[in-house]
Amino acid sequence: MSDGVRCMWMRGGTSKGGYFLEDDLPADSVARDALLLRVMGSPDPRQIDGMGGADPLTSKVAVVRPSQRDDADVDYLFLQVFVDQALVTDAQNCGNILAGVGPFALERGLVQAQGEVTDVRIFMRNTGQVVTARVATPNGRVSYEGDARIDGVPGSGAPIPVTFHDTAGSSCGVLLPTGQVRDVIDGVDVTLIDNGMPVVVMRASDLGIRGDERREELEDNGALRKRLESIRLQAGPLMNLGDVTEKSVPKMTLVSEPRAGGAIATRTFIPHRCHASIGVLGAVSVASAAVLPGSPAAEVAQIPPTGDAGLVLDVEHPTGSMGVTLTLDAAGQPIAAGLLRTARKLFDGQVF
Ligand code: NQM
Repeated sequence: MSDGVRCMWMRGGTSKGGYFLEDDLPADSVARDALLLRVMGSPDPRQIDGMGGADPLTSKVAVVRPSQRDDADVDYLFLQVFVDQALVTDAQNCGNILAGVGPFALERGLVQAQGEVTDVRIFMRNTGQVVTARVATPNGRVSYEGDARIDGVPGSGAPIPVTFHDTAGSSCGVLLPTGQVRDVIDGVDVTLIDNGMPVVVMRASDLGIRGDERREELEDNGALRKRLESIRLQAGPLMNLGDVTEKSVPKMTLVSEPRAGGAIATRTFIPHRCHASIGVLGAVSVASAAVLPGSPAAEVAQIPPTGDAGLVLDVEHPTGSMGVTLTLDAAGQPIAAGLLRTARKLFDGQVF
């Protein structure tokens, strides 16, 4: 530890964190987690003695290794390092940090550039699915420069289109773990859904809020947070997640009618802090709930017609919107999803 550990710091989508080769970390998970807590400066609400940014969105880790699978180039393990608790969990995935995995794998030589763009097939160890991320590699080197913009990140960067297959039931076993589009917990209509991320989707109005409040305003609403936590703790076992007291799933999304021309407006707790935007796989799960007839989300959503780019649902969030492309099967169930991210290398060296 005193000599440091090789690490790259990257922004992936609207999140930020440390990217490590698995071989550079202790093999023992207890020693690994102790190291990562120290690297981030947790537990401490300010993370003053570490690299973490005092926010769950900037206290994240990707562990990457070459894949032994025929259908993947690299394996990616996502670890959420809690900010104010000595906890590191692999119980959730992260589609934002995922955006940096392709560039990182190329930078570290785990994948060779194929031309102007390189498709990196990534096996997500947390949830067991393969995803394809397309990385710009002009002249055989990763390029972070480009015109792609994503809400929640200033400026623009090289586009990283990400395609997910087979995300239904990633952590809960099936898309709708209770078999229904609508359940009632504490008197609130909910959809318990997992299309890549376990999410409890509820109408904002049922919790006494409009749904377009600022992140800070919602975080200051102690009564709302208490109600959400009560619903979350009951939802966990119903979603096959067991006792979720110390887990960062399920996420809690409050939905309302769109205000900016999108399909649906969201405010998401992840699960205790309110997200500055929305998670990638979280957005895929919410968009999936919105297309299921009878769900609370479907009641407030405005589903656009399917165009040349397919069925694209703009999921509005506190800092803009995220376009989710859904592929539905004949029965109207979502079977694949795609979206656009960017990433940027921020630092490469040794972390202590
Ligand atoms: O849902 C935050 C993020 C995420 C997760 C969270 C994510 C996803 O925005 O795929 O990206 O929900 O904890 O990074």
